[in-house]
Amino acid sequence: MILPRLYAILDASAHADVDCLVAFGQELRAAGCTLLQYRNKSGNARIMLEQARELKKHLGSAVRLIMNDRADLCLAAGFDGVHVGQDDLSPEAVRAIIGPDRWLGVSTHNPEQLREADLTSANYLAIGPVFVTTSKDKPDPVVGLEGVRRARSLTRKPLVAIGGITRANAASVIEAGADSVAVISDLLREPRKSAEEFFRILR
Ligand code: 3NM
Repeated sequence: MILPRLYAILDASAHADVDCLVAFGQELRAAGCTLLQYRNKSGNARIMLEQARELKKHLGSAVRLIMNDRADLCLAAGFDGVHVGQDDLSPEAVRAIIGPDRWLGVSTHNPEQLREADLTSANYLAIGPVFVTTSKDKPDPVVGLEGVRRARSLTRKPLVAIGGITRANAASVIEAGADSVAVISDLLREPRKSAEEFFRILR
C-alpha cells in the first residue's frame, strides 16, 4: 500500500454546511488529492452519516475516503477505511467490523503507542502532533521532527505525520521519514492552490 504525499482532512467544524464541505473536497480532488479523511468531532452520528454519504456520492469514485473514529459509519456510508485514535475502538475491534480490505489507520503520540500499534493489522500509522496545532482539542505534547525520526525507526508500516504541518515545513517532515503529511488548517483558505503547492513541494 502506497500513501499519497498529502492526506487531506475535511474537518466538518471548519465548513458552514454540507455543500461547503463537498465543494471543499472537490477543490482538493481537482488538485490531485486521492486520500481524504472525514472528521467530525461533534459526535452527532446522524449528521455525520448524512455528510459522509454526500462526500461519497460526489467524490467516492475518484478519492479514497477514510472515516475518522467510527467503523459503523464507515460501513454505512460505503467509505474505504477508518482512522482511529487511542480512545476509540481498538484496531482489532475495528478490523473485525470493516474486514480485511478496507484501510485502517491508527493515531499515535509517543514511541510506546507506536510500538503497540505496529503490532496490529493497521495499514498505516500516524504520529503527532509534529508541531503546535490549533485544530485539535487537548492535543498531546508536540513530538517535533525528532519524534517523526523516532517513529520511522520503530515501524515499517507507512507513516503519516500530523499536527501543524504547512507548506513551509512539510518538506522537513518528509525528510524526517514520514511517507505522507495529514493537514487540516493549511488547506482551508485556498484548498486547490494549497494542495497543488503541497504536491509540488513534496514531489
Ligand atoms: N490529530 P492541523 S494533530 C487531527 O496529534 C489531529 O494525532 C493530531 O490539524 C494528532 O493540520 C491534529 O490544522 C490536527 O494542525 C491537525
